[in-house]
Amino acid sequence: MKFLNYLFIAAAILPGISQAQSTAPKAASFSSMDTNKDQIVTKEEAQKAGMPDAVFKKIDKDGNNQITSTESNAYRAQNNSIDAIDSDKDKKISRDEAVKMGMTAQEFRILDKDNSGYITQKEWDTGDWIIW
Ligand SMILES: [Ca+2]
Ligand SMILES: [Ca+2]
Ligand SMILES: [Ca+2]
Repeated sequence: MKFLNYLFIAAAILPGISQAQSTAPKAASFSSMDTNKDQIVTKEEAQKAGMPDAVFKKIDKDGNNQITSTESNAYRAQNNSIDAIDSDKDKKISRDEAVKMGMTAQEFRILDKDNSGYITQKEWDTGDWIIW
């Protein structure tokens, strides 16, 4: 019977864990998602980058299953605050915070223009990253 109790507890806890994972902010750059470099992010390319369907639909304003850089920029104009991914709220993105939301070390270096070890909002704005 004890084993059954454990199972019950695990079942009660697990939904909470998966929910926490799905709400963790993620980000990807338009250029890295556009794997075939045709300046369009298709639904397939977005899915490979881990973008949920609902987010894709929100960015794809005309609903043709393709995100153009114009659509990407329009979304970025509304959703480009680093607050969403700045977990310790010091108004800048550390390497740890960047890696957690899906950035590679190389991508971090590109955005960290003054090489301070942090990405500021100003530096973030110069990139083509989409936060969701
Ligand atoms: Ca493409
Ligand atoms: Ca579109
Ligand atoms: Ca921070």
